[in-house]
Amino acid sequence: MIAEGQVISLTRGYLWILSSEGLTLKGKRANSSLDAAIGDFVRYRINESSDGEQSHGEILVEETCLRRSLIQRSHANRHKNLAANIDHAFIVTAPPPLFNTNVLDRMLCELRNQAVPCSIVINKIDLEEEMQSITEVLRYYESIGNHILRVSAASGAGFDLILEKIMDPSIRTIAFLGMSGVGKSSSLNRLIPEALARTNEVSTKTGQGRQTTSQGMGYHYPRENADALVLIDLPGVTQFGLCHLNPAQIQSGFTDIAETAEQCQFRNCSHTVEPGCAVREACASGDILSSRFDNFQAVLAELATFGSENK
Ligand SMILES: Nc1nc2c(ncn2[C@@H]2O[C@H](COP(=O)(O)OP(=O)(O)O)[C@@H](O)[C@H]2O)c(=O)[nH]1
Ligand SMILES: [Mg+2]
Ligand SMILES: [Zn+2]
Repeated sequence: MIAEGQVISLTRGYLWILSSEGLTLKGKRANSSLDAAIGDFVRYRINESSDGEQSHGEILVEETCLRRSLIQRSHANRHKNLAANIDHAFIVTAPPPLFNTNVLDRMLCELRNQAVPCSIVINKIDLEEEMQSITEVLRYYESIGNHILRVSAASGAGFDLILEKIMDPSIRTIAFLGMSGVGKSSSLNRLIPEALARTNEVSTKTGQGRQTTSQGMGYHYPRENADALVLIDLPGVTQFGLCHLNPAQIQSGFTDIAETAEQCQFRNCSHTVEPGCAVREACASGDILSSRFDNFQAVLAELATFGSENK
């Protein structure tokens, strides 16, 4: 029997698949070259054991269905597939000292290139003083078209905004991205304590808990008036390399810079030494946040040093 399900976790040896009935199944790759990421839809076969009991049967994952999108990160030749087929991403961050525009800007760039809609979730708004120090910066991110949700996983404040996304029937898979410590797992726990408990069971049974979480983990969220949702808790990152993109893609992912660059005197302006550079002017006048430009330049410099193999 061939069935289709969604990958919610994986290790070198196994894939955990959420079946269309909402069951978590442990499968093996039918073929060692099978390329599957969390969020991928896969076709699998249940091999019935000799006594005909399907529940004892081996599950073989035969193929990965065509992906709509794949969120990746890469540095030099180290490349990581983070999650496939994401309908909406929450980029979770928190006030200083964790607030980091370098990682935020890179995630925004990658999601833009994958055409994955996203919201920026600022967690820990209960830390009021620390929040004040980023008021202006957050306003800038809103002014360039980002949706910012201000929440506290500790108190539950602002979670009505997250629930709005979760109840949206057009969204089937949501990923939580962010650095470690910003509150991704706390947010998920607040949303679905019972789903977290269920999935923990899966990882303790296999003894693969640690490996599993280092890859990320999808949680099943049943909904009354819509298909079930999968919420994916991705592992915390400290770096977010974009060496799999080319310079034009990187610029288009920094939407404020891309838009302003249309006014540069030269079409292929690098925004470094050229006369009539609208981007440098906008940075000088404060119309573009200077940290955005610095982060953009840092991504391009990394690409020049490490990216040649990937082009
Ligand atoms: N003050 C405050 N602390 C929080 C909040 N949410 C999470 N934390 C704390 O932040 C730390 C990291 O949370 P965790 O969910 O593990 O972050 P993750 O690494 O992104 O999954 C924990 O000590 C949490 O208790 C919040 O809304 N306010
Ligand atoms: Mg976590
Ligand atoms: Zn320019």
